[in-house]
Amino acid sequence: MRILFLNGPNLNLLGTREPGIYGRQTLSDIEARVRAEASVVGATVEFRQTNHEGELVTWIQQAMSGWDVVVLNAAAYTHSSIALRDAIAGSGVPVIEVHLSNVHSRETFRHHSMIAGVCRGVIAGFGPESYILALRAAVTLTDGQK
Ligand code: CA2
Repeated sequence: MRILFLNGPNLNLLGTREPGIYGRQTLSDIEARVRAEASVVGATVEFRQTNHEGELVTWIQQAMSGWDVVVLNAAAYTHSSIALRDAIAGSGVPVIEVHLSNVHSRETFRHHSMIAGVCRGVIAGFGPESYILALRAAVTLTDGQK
């Protein structure tokens, strides 16, 4: 099973600023944890990050060929991007929305997700563990297809 992890704007800054909200682990640290867990469950994973909305759209479109599940932390685009929503709806690939923080306990503008309605599910609020939970959910999804 092949799982593509996509990360949106500013997540390249993880671990360097705002540790009170996002913790001290970098995106590379999170990737290492996901890779360790992926090897246990026999999944192939790839991690990407971009600050550009259009690049996320392109990656989601391309996920149709070659990936079983996309785990997406769209960061701030979660709350604003109709383009991402349309890409997810049209992609045919199950997408799991993931967040480090509990967006519902934060500013009201973070309470609404443009993409949640076209995702298979949403995991938020568990810090880096959110990514591990998303990996496990992705494995469960693909097991159900067998
Ligand atoms: O909790 C999450 O994972 C978020 O997707 C993170 C986004 C935020 O806009 C979403 O509402 C929730 C922000 C990612 C920016 O990360 C930074 C890390 C360090 C310093 C500055 C930003």
